[in-house]
Amino acid sequence: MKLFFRIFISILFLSVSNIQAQSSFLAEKDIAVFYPKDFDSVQTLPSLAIIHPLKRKMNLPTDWKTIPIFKTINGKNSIEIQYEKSTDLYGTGEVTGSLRRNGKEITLWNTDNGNYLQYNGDRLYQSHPWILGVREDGTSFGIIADHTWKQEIKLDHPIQMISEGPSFRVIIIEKDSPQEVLKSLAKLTGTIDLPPLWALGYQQSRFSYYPQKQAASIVDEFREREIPLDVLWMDINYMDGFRIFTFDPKGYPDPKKLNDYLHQNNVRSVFMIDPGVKKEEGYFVYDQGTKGNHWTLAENNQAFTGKVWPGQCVFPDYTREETQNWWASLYKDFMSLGIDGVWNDMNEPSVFDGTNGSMPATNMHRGSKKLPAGNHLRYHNVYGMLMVKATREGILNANPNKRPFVLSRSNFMGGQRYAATWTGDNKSTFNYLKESIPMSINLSLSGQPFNGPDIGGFSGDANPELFGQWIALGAYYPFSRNHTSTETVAQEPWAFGKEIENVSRTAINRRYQLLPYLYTLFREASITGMPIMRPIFFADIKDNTLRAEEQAFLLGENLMIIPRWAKNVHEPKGNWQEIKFENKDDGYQSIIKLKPGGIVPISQVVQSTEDYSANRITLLVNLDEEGYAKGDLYDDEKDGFSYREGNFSYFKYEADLINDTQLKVSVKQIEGNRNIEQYYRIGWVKEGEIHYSNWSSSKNIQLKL
Ligand code: NBV
Repeated sequence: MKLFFRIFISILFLSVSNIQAQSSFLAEKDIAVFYPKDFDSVQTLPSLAIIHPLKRKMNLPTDWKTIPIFKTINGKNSIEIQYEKSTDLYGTGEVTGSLRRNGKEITLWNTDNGNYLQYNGDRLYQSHPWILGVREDGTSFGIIADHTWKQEIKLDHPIQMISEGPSFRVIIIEKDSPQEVLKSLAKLTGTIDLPPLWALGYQQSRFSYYPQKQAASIVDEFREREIPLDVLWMDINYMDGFRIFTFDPKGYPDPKKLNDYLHQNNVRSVFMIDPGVKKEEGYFVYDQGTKGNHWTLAENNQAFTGKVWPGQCVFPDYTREETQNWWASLYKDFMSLGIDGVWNDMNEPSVFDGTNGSMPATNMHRGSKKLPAGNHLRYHNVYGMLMVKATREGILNANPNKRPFVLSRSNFMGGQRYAATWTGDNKSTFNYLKESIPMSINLSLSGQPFNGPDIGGFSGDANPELFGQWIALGAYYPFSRNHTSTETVAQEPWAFGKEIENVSRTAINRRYQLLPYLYTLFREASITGMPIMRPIFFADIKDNTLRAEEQAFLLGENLMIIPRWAKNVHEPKGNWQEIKFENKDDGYQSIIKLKPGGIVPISQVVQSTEDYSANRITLLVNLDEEGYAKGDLYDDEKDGFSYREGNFSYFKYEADLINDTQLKVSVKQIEGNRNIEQYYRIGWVKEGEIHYSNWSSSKNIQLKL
């Protein structure tokens, strides 16, 4: 009896020592916050992911389902979370592997991981301490480990999140659907700002277009061949000896002239800026940074130096507000050359001769008013995020009336507020093409909707077949850019012969036709945080057969994209109708299906978003079983901020069946005070065919078959 009592007491004691949550409360009806007993706010706060302070609104209800148990695992501050066996797990940011994350183990430690080969691909360029769980019945939860320290996520039973830093607070969202969880995530971590419309166009890049004449001639080719293009990208070779904010006097003697030429052709330019600053007296960035005391320090209190492209470099300490401001100021003269957007690369930061390819964890960041000082173990994962925050600020200061566009390789949860992302150095093989889909979806399910991989693959040589397949899919990534490494075969759409050039043109034309729909989705993402690229299971969260589908995906709510090579796709139930844009089939184009009950606005093909307008819109309609469909359209000035004062138009469309052969669609402007003249026609998608009405300026359009 005595022994039994002792065992009972020790079991009780054990479990009590595990459950250390000092306090827990609801910050919103469905958002719980848990603090461990030994919580020391200076060690992890202010949060860089969460945008508002989390205050107690209500007590945690006793039936709250998902509860973190704070404990130490192998001496490390950790949490464990139990969940039902049948739950599907997603999120965890930028990751390799399958869409469902169950069973995966990853390390959050931003890593320049070329071809995703190191560490078995289980750590890449960005970190998202975030898990989305979708239960069998569709009810869902989200878990945030709210700190930036190096950590491991083990998606086993139970889930474990193991930190290399101090104990941390945990935020748990509970909702009826994964969509609602994502909206809550966006309320907590912010959304993307509405990008300029040009950033939604097709983009062409390579490492590197050099000299500037070659860059200009790429634009000429696009225009001559009538393949739409919005953005040309300038990789590191434009710089003078890889010194950031300089131009190679031989190859890029007059960047302003190049940018003017691009602009004349309705093309924008994006130029790369890395964080590593060449350690060289007399170089203005180095001199300014040294004078301002802006460098990250090594353990010995001296500026840390490490090798990157220009040779020995020093690295801004973006935790300091003074450094943020200085970094931002560097963009003023740079942008005045007519540069439209900035590409921040190597910002994990990547250090060729550094510890595991980066800075040692013992480096010191000094912080300032807003952030406390801390070592690199704490700030490594947000180095890129803090960099792009300052970059964004800088280009906004330089061009206060333009929407900033920044692309970043490294980032952290919440970093969607500052930059779009691409998934780093992939490879020109079919597996990387295939893997790009679950990767982009999981980024999208982690709060970063504006993402995409290098179309065609970065390293290695693409071939006609692979490129054809890739561009036919890549036209539908939220961020659609073709990019390849140095010394690989040319990868422009015409580089693989006439057939693939035609395939590319058709795919890119389709993206441009879909601009009204895409722009509307970006606007939605900027308001609610709903992703642009969504998993198929979003179409029916109760249909468990869709949960692992990762070849096909949804673009918004109304379109399903099925790559041509996809096999045995699990499609959602219902009468999804294929949209046959034209009759001929080249064997490469992705299959696009319209949801029953969906209306998708499309426009004419244009060669650049500069020529785009929402004046002539075809409304593709697929009626549901009740003979009803709906859709919407957002339109504005394409750039600038007047939309914030109401200078935009937002339309709702509703289609109703009058009888078997007759349909009416109503157009209502329900938001915004911008008036545009519009002509509409209906495209009734029915039994595999599109039936068009005449063009009409009426707000009530009819079609009789
Ligand atoms: O700046 C060169 C490349 C760039 O093209 C690529 O997109 C980045 O991911 N950069 C990496 C530097 C190293 C490439 C081997």
